[in-house]
Parts: sequence; C-alpha cells; structure tokens
Amino acid sequence: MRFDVLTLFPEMFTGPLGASIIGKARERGLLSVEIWNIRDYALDKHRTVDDTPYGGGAGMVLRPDVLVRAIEAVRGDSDAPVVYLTPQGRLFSQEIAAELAQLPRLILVAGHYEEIDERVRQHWVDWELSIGDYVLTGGELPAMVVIDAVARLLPGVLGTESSLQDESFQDGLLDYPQYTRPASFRNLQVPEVLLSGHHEQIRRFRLKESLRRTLLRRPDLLQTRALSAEESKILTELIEEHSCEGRVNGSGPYQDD
Ligand code: 4G4
Repeated sequence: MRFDVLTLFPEMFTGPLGASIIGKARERGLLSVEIWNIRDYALDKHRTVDDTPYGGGAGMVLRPDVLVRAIEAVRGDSDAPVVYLTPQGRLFSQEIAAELAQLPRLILVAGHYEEIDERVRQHWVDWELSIGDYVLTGGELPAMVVIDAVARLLPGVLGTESSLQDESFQDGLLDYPQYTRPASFRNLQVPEVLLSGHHEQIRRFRLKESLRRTLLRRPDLLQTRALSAEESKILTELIEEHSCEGRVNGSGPYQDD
C-alpha cells in the first residue's frame, strides 16, 4: 500500500515512520510513505501558502490554489482518496483502519495551525477523519496515527511475534492481563491458574479477565457486541462480584484494579 502525505512540516515524519515495525515494513517494500511539502507548490518568490480569512477574524487559511496544485500533482491520474485530518472529522476507529487497509493508495492532508479553504474540503477531500476529541497543533500526528494503524494491518507487516491474534478490539473486548517471569516479584504473585498448564482453565480465566476489564473500563463496548452463552454467564458472575463497587464512570482517569 502507498501513503502520500501533504504537509508544511515534512521533517516531522522522518522519525516515527522510519523506526520500528513500520520502518522495517517500508524497507521490505510492504508499504511506502511519500512525504510532500505543500510549500513546494507555491509559485510566488516568497512561496506563500496561506492568506487572511475572507470576512475577517483571527488566524490564516491555507490557500486553495496552492493546496489543490499539490493534491493534483501528487494524485496524478490515480483515483486515490484524499483524507483530511481535522477535529471536525469522523472519529477514526479500528473498523475504519481495516477498511482503509483494503485500498492500494491513500493521500493524507495534514494542516498546521490554520484551516484549509472550505472549497478544497468540499471538492477535493473525500473523507475527513479525527483521531479523537482533542486539539493538536497540526494534522501531522493524526496522519501518522492513521498510517500506523492501517499499516500494521497490511499482510506481512506484523511478524508472528506481535501477531493480530489476541489483541484488544480484535474481537470487541479489551485484552486480558499479561504476566512474565518471575512468578513471584516483590511478593506479588502471578495468578496460579497461569502456571498450571491447564489450557481450558487458562482460556476461561483470560476470557473472564477480558470481560472484567471491558465491564469496568469500557462498558459501552458490551452494548454493541453479541455475547456467547459462556460469556453471558461469566458477565453475570462479574456483575455480581463488582455489585458492591458503586463508581462514577466517565469522569477522570480510571483506576479499577
Ligand atoms: C483545529 C482546527 C486533527 C486544529 C483545525 C488536527 C487534532 C486533530 C487543527 C486543524 C488537529 C484530530 C486541521 C489544521 C490541527 N488536531 N483530533 N490540529 N487543522 O484528529
């Protein structure tokens, strides 16, 4: 898969996308990331990319002529969709990542400080995405988040070591807790069942702890996910186990275990 990013700060992309798993995958040719400087598409001698907003007001707006010249030059005659990263976009999710991973190519527009001209949004941008309800100085980090989330779903990018098998969101539940040696650390013990070698008991323990975490941290996920008979039974046990712990959810950071 090919990602193209249009930005005024190309240097922001060198570190994160060149390191670790994504860097290796790029070296192996499993994906490519091309970074384009929007300023290279300004034609005046000062290479101006922005101007004051019509109607007045604070801030600057990215000029439509410069940005569209960049988009059209990068897109060429391809039909690659253009994604604009903005807090006003649709909330990015694992589901959207999986959809984007089916595409051969994606063009990402990362604005910085300033909005882009509305006409570009309406006529050249296919999807507006937001990585969450918070404001950053630019769309560069969101673009990298989207690339990372999509890239790791591409065939061959993750080794067997960091496989997609058991992770959070894979089946709509949060991940179960993990432990490694030593079995006793500062007198804190690894749950007995995990040392037992009883695979069926281990599977049930992990399922229960997945459900516990989901119930305590993300009960919203249980609203949308269908539960098997076994899961419903465990969930009933858990609700009973935690029934005395009245808590206010959704305000402040959680500390549930
Ligand atoms: C405010 C308004 C995306 C901030 C417009 C971009 C967060 C996200 C910005 C913009 C961003 C997100 C699109 C230029 C830039 N912050 N939640 N910062 N632009 O995905």
